Parts: sequence; structure tokens; C-alpha cells
Amino acid sequence: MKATKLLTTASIGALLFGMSAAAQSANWRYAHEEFEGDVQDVFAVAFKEYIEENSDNTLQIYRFGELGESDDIMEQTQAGILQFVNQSPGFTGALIPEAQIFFIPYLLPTDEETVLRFFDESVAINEMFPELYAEQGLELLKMYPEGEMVVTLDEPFTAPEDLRGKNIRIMTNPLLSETYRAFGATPTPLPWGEVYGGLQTGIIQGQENPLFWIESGGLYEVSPNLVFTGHGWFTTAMMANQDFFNGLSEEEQHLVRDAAGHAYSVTIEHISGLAEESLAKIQEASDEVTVTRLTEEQIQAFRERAPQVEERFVEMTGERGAELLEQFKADLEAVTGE
Ligand code: 6CS
Repeated sequence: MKATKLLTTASIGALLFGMSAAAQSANWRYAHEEFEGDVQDVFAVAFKEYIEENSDNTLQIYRFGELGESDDIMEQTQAGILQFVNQSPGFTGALIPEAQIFFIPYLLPTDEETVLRFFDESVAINEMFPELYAEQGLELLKMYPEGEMVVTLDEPFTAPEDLRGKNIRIMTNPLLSETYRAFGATPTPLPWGEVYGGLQTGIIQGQENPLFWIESGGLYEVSPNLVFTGHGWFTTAMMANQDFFNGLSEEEQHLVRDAAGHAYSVTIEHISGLAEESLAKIQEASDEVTVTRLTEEQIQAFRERAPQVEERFVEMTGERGAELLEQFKADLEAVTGE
């Protein structure tokens, strides 16, 4: 009798302990826009490892297509179905117009080291953007660059005139349309899932993306002429549902911020040299690929069209956008010394 009672007490104790442990640990869900091993996945995996090594929580990663397109995973995060999401301003621009700042051409320099310092130190990135995301119920944890944008087309080009009549796929934000219109092309906003097929069937004649993605998504197979225009970087952002984040204990909020900081460092290390490696893989895989690096003079013809896009940005975003732009430029000056 005594033994039974002891056992019962012990098992109830174990059960209660298990229950309380279970109540304290959670399985969080995190979706991003890319495939296994791509830049956003490197970030997500490093984030997951940090969370799981430093807490009892677990994290489930969902990659491109598992829960839908980029807009779907953002909706799921705002609805609280997902706790974390990585969505790029190329898509968020429709929700947070100021995020379109990354599509003003020739605002960011091409030099990787300067760009990385900018993301680390920028007040616009690290202080102003979190407030804009918060208005949409999102806790912005990190913004980071993935790689310099390279345009791919059905034929090489060196001047805006060459883009006349070309349907260039862009991510779905209105300012990018302005950019490609200014460049002389016909902008065609499409979600990612339609890009490869669109190029293959000739509905679109080109698109822009960083080299790792052109390689990993096999875009060079259907759009083999790569042109370095130097007009911008692919930037992305990782965030949490804000109600979820605010409901965490202070300790867990620290854990999440530290995990994002750790994932950022791992990702920045990953992207260094990635563009060159990806280009080598592309050239190894295809004889059809051409690479055109525009000269300073050729770039000038595109750069001259940037001010009209900047004006449109300010028209679209008003005073707040203008303030953000001013800070963005001041932050850039601080890292370039110009
Ligand atoms: O072009 C796109 O839509 C995709 N490009 C990259 C580099 N990441 C995800 C995004 O959906």
C-alpha cells in the first residue's frame, strides 16, 4: 500500500513536472521565402539552433512554398499562426510603403564592406524601421542584405534604350515599377512562384536578383544574360508577431533578440564571397551565360534616372518617408565618409 502510494505520488510528481516543463517550453513556427541552404535559410537555421541550445523551446522552419507565397506567410504571421517570418521589403513595400526605400536606385553603394557597416550602424535601419513595422503588429528583429542585385535578360544590354519593350519581372511593390519604368523597361510585378515559368515561356524577358538566387533558382537556365548595373542590393527583414513577442517574459525576449543577433552574424559571414562563388557555379553549369559589367559611363545613363524614383518615393510616403530618406542618407554618409 505504502509502495503504491509512493509510486503514485512519484508519478503524479513526474507528470506535474513534465506538464510544467511542457507549459514553459513551446514550439515556435518560422517561415521564410527561400529554399534549403539559401541565405534566409542560413539565418533561420542559425536562429533555430540558438533558441534550441539556449532554451527548452523548439522551432519549426517552413521554407518557400510550404505555406504559400511571401504574402501568405506575412498574413499568417500577422494573424498569429506563425510566430516569426522573414519577408523582404520587395513584398513588404505594399504593406509598409517606407520599406520601398531600398528600391530607389543607386542609393546604396556596391561595396560590400560599406553596405555591411551601413546595416550595422544605420539609425534608419535599427531605430526608425522597427517603429514602422510595429504599426503593422510586427516586431522587427533584423534587416540584412543578401547580395547585390544583378539583372538577367534574354539578351545583353548596356543602355536604358535596350530595355524598351522588355517585360522585366519585379517583386510586388509600386516603387519598383517606377524604377524599371525609369530604366526604360516594362515592369511586371509577379510573386516568386511565377518567375521561372514566366521566363521560360517568354511572358517576361528578364528579372533582377542576387547571384546566389540566380544560381539556386536556376534562373540563368532561362535568362542567361547577366548584367551588373550596380543599382541596388537585395535586402530582407526578419520579424516576430508583436503580440506574441510582447507576451514573452523579459528573459525570452532577450533570448529571441540574442538569437537574431547570432543569426545575423552567421548570415553576414555566409554572404561574404557568396556572389563570386555563385557566379563560378553558374559559369560552370552553362556555356550560354554572358556576363556584362556596365562601365561607369554606361551606369551614368541609368543613375541619371534615379532622382525621379526618389521623388516618387517621397510622394508615396509623405513626410515620414522624407525623414526616413534623410536619415538613410545621413547614415550612408557616416559610413562612406562622404
Ligand atoms: O525574387 C524573389 O521573389 C526572391 N528573391 C530572393 C533573393 N529571395 C526571396 C524572394 O522571394
